[in-house]
Amino acid sequence: MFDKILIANRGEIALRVHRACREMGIKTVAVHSSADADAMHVRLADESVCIGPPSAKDSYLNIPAIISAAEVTNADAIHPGYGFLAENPGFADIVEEHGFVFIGPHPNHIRMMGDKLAAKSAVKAAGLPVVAGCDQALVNANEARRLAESIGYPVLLKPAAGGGGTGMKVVREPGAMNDALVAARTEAKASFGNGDVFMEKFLRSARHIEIQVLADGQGNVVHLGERDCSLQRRHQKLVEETPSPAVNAADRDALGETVVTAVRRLGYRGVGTVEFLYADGAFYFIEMNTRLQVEHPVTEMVTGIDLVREQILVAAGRRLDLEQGDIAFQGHAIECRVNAEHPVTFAPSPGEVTTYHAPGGLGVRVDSALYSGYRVPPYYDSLVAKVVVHGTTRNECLMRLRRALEECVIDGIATTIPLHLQLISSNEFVDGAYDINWLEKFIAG
Ligand code: MV4
Repeated sequence: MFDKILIANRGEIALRVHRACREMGIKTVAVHSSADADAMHVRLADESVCIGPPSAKDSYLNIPAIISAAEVTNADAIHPGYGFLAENPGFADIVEEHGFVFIGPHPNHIRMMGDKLAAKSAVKAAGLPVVAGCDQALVNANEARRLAESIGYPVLLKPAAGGGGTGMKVVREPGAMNDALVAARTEAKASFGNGDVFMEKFLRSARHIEIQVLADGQGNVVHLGERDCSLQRRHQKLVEETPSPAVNAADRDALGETVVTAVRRLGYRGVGTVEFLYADGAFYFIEMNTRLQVEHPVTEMVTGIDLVREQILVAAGRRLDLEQGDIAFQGHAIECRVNAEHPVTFAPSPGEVTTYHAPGGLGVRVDSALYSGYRVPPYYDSLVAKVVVHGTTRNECLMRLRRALEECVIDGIATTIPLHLQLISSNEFVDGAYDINWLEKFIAG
C-alpha cells in the first residue's frame, strides 16, 4: 500500500481525499497556489508545497510543479480529485513516467473517453445502448443532411472533443444544416482545438441518469446504482439524488448489469461514471467520466461504501473484494451544491466568510473546506459546500434537506442556499417530476 499520496487539488475534494488517506494510514501532501496558503486542505495535510501563483494554469494545472512537489516529498502516488488534471491523459502519462502511481484509470481509457466518438464506438461494441446517429466525424453538409433525413429531425451536432455541452447545435430542418455545421465546427475548433463534429438524434425531453462503477482492471466490476443529475443550469449540476425517482428497480438492475458487462469488456480500472439520457423508458449512453465525481457522496450514503478508499485500493493493484451481491442500496440521498454565487443572478461572490456553521445531525453530511474567517478566493470554481442528506424514504430526505439548509450559516458572501430552498419546495421537485430542461425554466420563471 502507498505510504504517501500527493493530492493535486484544492477545496472540499482535497479534504475528501485526505480523509480517506488518513483512515487508511496513508500520509498526505497538499499542493496549493499562493492564494490558497491558508486553505483548509493545506492545514489538514501532513505536508504542503506551494506550486505557483493564483491562476490555476500556473498552479493546479502546472504539471512540472506538481511532479516536482511529488519528487521532493517522496510521494508514491498522485490523486487528481475532479476537475483540473483529473481527466488529462497526458498528465496521467507523465505521472507514471516519473514512477508515481496515478490514482485513476489507465491513461488510454481517459484518452478514449475524452474523444466522444471513440468512446461511443467503444461502448457500443461493449454492449451499451447509444443514441441514433453517426460514429464518424461529419464530412460535409450534404452527408449531414442525408444522415439527418434517415434518423429524423431534430438532430444535434456535437463536438467530438467536447463534453459538458459546449458547442452543441440543434438542427430542426435541412435548410439550417449548413450554417449549424459551420458554427459547430468553428466553436469546436476554438474551444477544444479539434473541429470534428458528429450527429445524434436530438432527444427533446430526457433525464440525466448516471451509473457509478468500480473496477479493479482484473475482471472484477461492480456498479453502485444510479444518480439522477437532471437538475442542471448551463451544464452545471445543482442537485443530485439517488435513487432516481424515475427509474424502477427492474430497469436499474438491468442497466447496472449491462454497464458492468461493458466496463469489464473495456478492461477499465478505477472508479467511473457512465452517463445516460433516459427518455421514453430507454437509456442512451452519452459519456463516460473517468474520475471521481462531485456527486459521489449520494452513492456513498446509500451504499455505505467509501469510494475514495476503493479507488486508492484498486490503484494500488488490490483485487476488488466486493461482489455485486454485497452491495445493498439503503434509503435515499440528495446532494445540494452550495456555490459562492448570488442566488438570483449567479454572479460569483468571493470574499471573507465571517461566520461558518455547518448543519449536522442524523443523516447529514457536509463536505466543505470552509471555516469562519476563510476568504473564498475569486480564482477558482465557486463550489464551497456540498450538503448531502440521507433518509429512509425520499420524503424523509426532503424534510431533512430543508432542515439542514436552514441550519447552514455562511455569512459574509452570497450563496445559492436560498435557491436550493426554493427549488426543493417546488411541486415538480417534490414529485420528482423534472427533466434536464426543467430547472432553467424554473429559474427563469
Ligand atoms: C444530448 C441531449 C439531447 N439529445 N444528446 C449535454 C451535455 C453533454 N454531456 C450531453 N448533453 C446533451 N446531449 C442528445 N442526443 C441533451 C443534452 C443536454 C443535457 C444532458 C444532460 C443534462 C443536462 C443537459 C442539458 C441540456 C442538454
